Amino acid sequence: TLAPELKDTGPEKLLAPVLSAFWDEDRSWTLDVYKRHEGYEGLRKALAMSPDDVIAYVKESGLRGRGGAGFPTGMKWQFIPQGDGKPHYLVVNADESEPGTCKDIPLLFANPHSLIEGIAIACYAIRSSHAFIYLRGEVVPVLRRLHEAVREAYAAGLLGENALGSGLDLELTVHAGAGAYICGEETALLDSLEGRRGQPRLRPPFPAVAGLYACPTVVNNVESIASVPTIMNRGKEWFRSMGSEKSPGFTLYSLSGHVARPGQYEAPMGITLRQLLDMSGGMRPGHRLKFWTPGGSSTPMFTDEHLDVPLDYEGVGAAGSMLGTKALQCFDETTCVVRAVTRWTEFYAHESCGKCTPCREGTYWLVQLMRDIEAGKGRMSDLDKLNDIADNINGKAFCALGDGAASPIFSSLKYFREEYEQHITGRGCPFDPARSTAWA
Ligand code: L3W
Repeated sequence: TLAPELKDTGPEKLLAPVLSAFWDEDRSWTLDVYKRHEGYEGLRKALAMSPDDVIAYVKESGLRGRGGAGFPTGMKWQFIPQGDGKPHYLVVNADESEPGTCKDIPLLFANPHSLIEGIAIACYAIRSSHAFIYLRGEVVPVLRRLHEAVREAYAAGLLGENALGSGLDLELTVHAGAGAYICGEETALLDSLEGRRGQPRLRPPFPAVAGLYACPTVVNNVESIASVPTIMNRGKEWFRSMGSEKSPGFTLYSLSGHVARPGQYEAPMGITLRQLLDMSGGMRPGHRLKFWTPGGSSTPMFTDEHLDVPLDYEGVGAAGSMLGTKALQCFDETTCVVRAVTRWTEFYAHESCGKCTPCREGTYWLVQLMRDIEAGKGRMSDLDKLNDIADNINGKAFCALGDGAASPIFSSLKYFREEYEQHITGRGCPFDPARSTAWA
């Protein structure tokens, strides 16, 4: 079944390799190869327009942030005050660490110049002469490749003073983080970049008003910025010809878990998981889908009843979840949902920065309860307690990390309460007798 927005879309357009078009080509990460694939043509077109026109063009393309929230990219650029006499900064959030999310790192590894070109266009538009890429620190091979691509771009006159002879001066700094999930939150990222411990700031003021070094700053996800060059080169109408009215364009989905062929799949917004599974070989042979996340573990889980939900912001939202980072983690019937949620909850407790009480204390107590239930030591009253604690985190924590920790608890209790009850009445995990006495 096609998502309504894709009814008139031919099968040939269901996979739309743009950012991933030449990932398997020899030395795909080099400037030479990038230039053979429209490389830096978008920048040339942008430089022939006024900065304000570039902002308007990106706004009209309908591009929305690919880091999780789906905020309109052009509108974010427009928030930067002009003529304020302050430096403006562009900061690219490459701190990809949401469980299941695996799109920005492969993109940077295979095609770093799409990001560098997008950075040059964005900086021209918002009148910034210094951009930063904040990269997740653990991915050292990507860091090396990014440094090499930036060096190539400087040597070719695409960065630095008077880039491309346009009068645009542009410095680009690559910064490696130290592996904290919280630093993917935009204001914690800015604190970390300034040399402080990465903890979220109160918003407002939003970074667009007071960001890096208290100056107007755009913080965008890697994929958002890397999508801009092709939009400038092929046109906003081309971009809008894919996806839906409110969520146009193509995007990268990370497909993982018990699927036959995990990986990154580039397709129009609004495609469904059923379509993606049809094209990627489905679940592993002999097994069926039990539950999945539309956008990483922070987004409420779905079940096999949601296979036809259009994977765009509106479709997933209407079905009760969030598109998030489009990290489709698929689990089959052999997976214990209580075990999976315990594992995610441990992650959030470990990564909680400790700044606010609901998240710091709440994630700790969620872990205690989940571990007890999973080990067969839970009580029925624990289920209400789980809901209650998650409720006291959700919307009450300082940043979105707290909401993300609460969402797998809510959604797993909604769809799989019986499985929790089985762990309690059976005094252990029905999927793993080794973990219990009663089921053995
Ligand atoms: C100026 C206003 N700017 C909003 C800007 C704001 C930000 C963007 C979106 O969380 C989600 C979260 C995770 N003036 C503004 C304004 N802005 N109003 O718009 O803001 P917001 O608050 O909607 O979201 P957020 O804080 O950016 C992002 C979810 O993504 N997520 C997590 C992903 C994790 C990674 C990772 O691993 N690094 O990406 C997954 O679903 O839960 O809901 O720029 O400044 N009036």
